[in-house]
Amino acid sequence: LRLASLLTGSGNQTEFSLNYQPIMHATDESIASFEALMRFRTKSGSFLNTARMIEAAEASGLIIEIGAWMFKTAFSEFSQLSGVSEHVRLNVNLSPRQVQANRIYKDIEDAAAAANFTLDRLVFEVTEGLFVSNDQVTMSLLTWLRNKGAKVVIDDFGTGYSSFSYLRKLPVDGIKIDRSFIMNMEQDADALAVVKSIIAVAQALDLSITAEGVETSDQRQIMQELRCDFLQGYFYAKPLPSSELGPFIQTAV
Ligand code: G
Ligand code: G
Ligand code: NA
Ligand code: MN
Repeated sequence: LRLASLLTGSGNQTEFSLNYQPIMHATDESIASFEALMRFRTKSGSFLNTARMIEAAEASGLIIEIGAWMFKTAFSEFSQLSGVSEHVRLNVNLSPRQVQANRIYKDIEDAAAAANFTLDRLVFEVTEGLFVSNDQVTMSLLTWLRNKGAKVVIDDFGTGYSSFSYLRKLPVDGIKIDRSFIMNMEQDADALAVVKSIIAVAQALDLSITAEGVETSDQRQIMQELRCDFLQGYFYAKPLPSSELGPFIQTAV
């Protein structure tokens, strides 16, 4: 998709694309899911910082339009993957402004219908900030998604409002432990303690646990020993363009 540059200004054009980062089952290291991640490329071919672009899109409201493009493209590219079992899911990120837009229901349903795809293949990643105000619009959307068989997970868990008591009441299925904790847990006893307590709470509440940012085989082993459910990070793969998923799937199975 090419849009006149509302995001970068100055009449450049920004091309959108998606990369996909695998998420593995911790036990047998088979593929559990692929997370779709936006990429923004300028006409001259350089990639813009995704986090900054998403933040700008969120601030301007363009995230709603970009989100609709992302659903359509991700569902379509994912549904065309061959060699993956029907149990493999697709993770997509949702930002707070998207959740507040009424049209998100239709954007998701239309994209799923176009890709001949059902919502029970999806995992929606939201951030803790979404739950700061316990509002009905958020709860209704997440409940609707879960009733359709989609899962909802809290991304970057541990970096925001981590009052554990609130977790019990939320319409969510799991958490992704922020990669800053995984990165530091071998050198920093506090980071490891945080990881262990997050896992203890999540297990008590029957929530799935994903470790993000797994880069080494030692980190993998620690998370396996702690009975983490899913592992994601450069140890397995960086975010890949859809054209590189076929070869990855071949070697993973
Ligand atoms: O992939 P990368 O590390 O550059 O991602 C930077 C940030 O942008 C991450 O926090 C990620 O969750 C967010 N992000 C990537 N793609 C999307 C998207 O499609 N929608 C939203 N809301 N956030 C996204
Ligand atoms: O906030 P979110 O978790 O959605 O951000 C996802 C981004 O995190 C990916 O796009 C990727 O750039 C980055 N990422 C994924 N795995 C690793 C990893 O193992 N190490 C580091 N440093 N970054 C990672
Ligand atoms: Na994410
Ligand atoms: Mn994350």
